[in-house]
Amino acid sequence: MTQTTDHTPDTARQADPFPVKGMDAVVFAVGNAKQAAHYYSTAFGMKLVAYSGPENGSRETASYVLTNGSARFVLTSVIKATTPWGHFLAEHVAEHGDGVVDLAIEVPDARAAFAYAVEHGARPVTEPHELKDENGTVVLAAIATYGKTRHTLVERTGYDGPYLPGYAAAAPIVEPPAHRTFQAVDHCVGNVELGRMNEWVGFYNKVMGFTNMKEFVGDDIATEYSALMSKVVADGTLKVKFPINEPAIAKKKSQIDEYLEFYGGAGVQHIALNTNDIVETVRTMRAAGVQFLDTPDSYYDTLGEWVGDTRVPVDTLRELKILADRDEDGYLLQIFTKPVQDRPTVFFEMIERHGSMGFGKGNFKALFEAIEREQEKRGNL
Ligand code: TYF
Ligand code: FE
Repeated sequence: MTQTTDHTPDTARQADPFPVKGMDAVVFAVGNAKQAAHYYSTAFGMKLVAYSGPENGSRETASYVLTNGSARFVLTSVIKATTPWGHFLAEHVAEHGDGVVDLAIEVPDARAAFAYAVEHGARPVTEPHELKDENGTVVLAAIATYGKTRHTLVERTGYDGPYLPGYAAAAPIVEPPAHRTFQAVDHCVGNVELGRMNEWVGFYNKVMGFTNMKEFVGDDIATEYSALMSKVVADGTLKVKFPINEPAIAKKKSQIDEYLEFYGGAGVQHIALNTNDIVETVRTMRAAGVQFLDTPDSYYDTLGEWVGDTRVPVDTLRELKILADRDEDGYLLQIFTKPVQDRPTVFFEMIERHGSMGFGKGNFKALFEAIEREQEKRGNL
C-alpha cells in the first residue's frame, strides 16, 4: 500500500502556476435529462437547484443542475440541435451513450489559467469570455482533454446565481433524504487507450502543473490480476485528483478495454463522491434502488487481520459490501456502484476517508474480481 501526504511548502503553493479552487461541476450529456435528474434526485439523494430550458430561453438544450454539498452535476439533453454545441451533444449521446462531456474546474482567474494551459500545450476549445446576469459575472474558458472530454475553467468569484447566467433557480424534484448521501467530489477517473496513460499524465503535469501522487498500479500488478495500469495526478492542494487508467495485456480481457469498446473511446470512467457516513449512505442508496458491486464473504473473513479497527464493525461492512483499506496516514471505506446506464461505462464510488489519501490499493484485487464477475455476466470477459 502506498500513500501521499501534501508536503507542499506554503511558498511553493503561492507560486502555483495553475491555482485551482476545486471541482466546479461534472457535466453529463444524456439522452433524457429530465429523467436523469429524477434518478440523481431519488437514487443519489441530490437536490435540483437550477434549470435552463425552453421555458427560460434555451430552445436547443435542457440542463438540470443538481448539488449535494459542494458536489455539482449538470445533466444536459438536446431538444433540437441548431448550433455546433447542440450537434456536438446529440452526436456525443449517439456515439458514447450517457457520459461526461466536461470536468469543469473552478479557478481564481480563468483567463490566466487558460493562457497558461494553452501556452503549455493544451488544445483550446473555448476562448475566455464573460457571462453576465443580475447575479454578477462569470468568466469561462475551455480546453480539451482525453477523448471528447473538456475542462471548462470557471471563474465565479462574487457571482451569486444558482449556477451560471442563463440558469433559473429550480425547486427540488423531491425532498433530499434525511441522511446526506455525499458532500463533495473526491476524484474523477479517466480511461484512455492502450499505451497512452503516460502521455495524459504528462499532459496534466505540463498543462496544469499537476503532480503525480504516489499511488499507482504498475506493470507487475497489471499482468498479475488487474489488467490495467493507473497513475494519479493532482493539484498541489489535492482538491482536484484525476486518476488515469489504461488497459494492460493480462490473463483476462481488461475492464478498461470493455469500457473503451462500449463508450467508443477514451472518457470518464468513474466519479468518486465523499461521504461522512458510508453506512447510512449505502443503506439510503440501496433502499432507493442503486446497485453496488458485490464482495465475497471471504474478503471479510480476513479483513480485520490487515486493516485493523475502523469506525464500522466488520459485520456491518460485510452486510453492505463496503471495502476498507489502510495506509500510513489512516484508512478509508469505499464501495462502487454498477454502471449507471445500459452501456458498461460510467459508474460511481462512495468513499469515506479517515486520514488516508489513497485510492484503495489494498482492494484492487477484490474490486477487479468483482468487476470481472460483472463483465462475465455481460459476455465481455
Ligand atoms: O480511483 C481509483 O483508483 C480506485 C480504484 O478501473 C479503481 O477507485 C481503479 C481502476 C478502476 C476501478 C477502480
Ligand atoms: Fe476511485
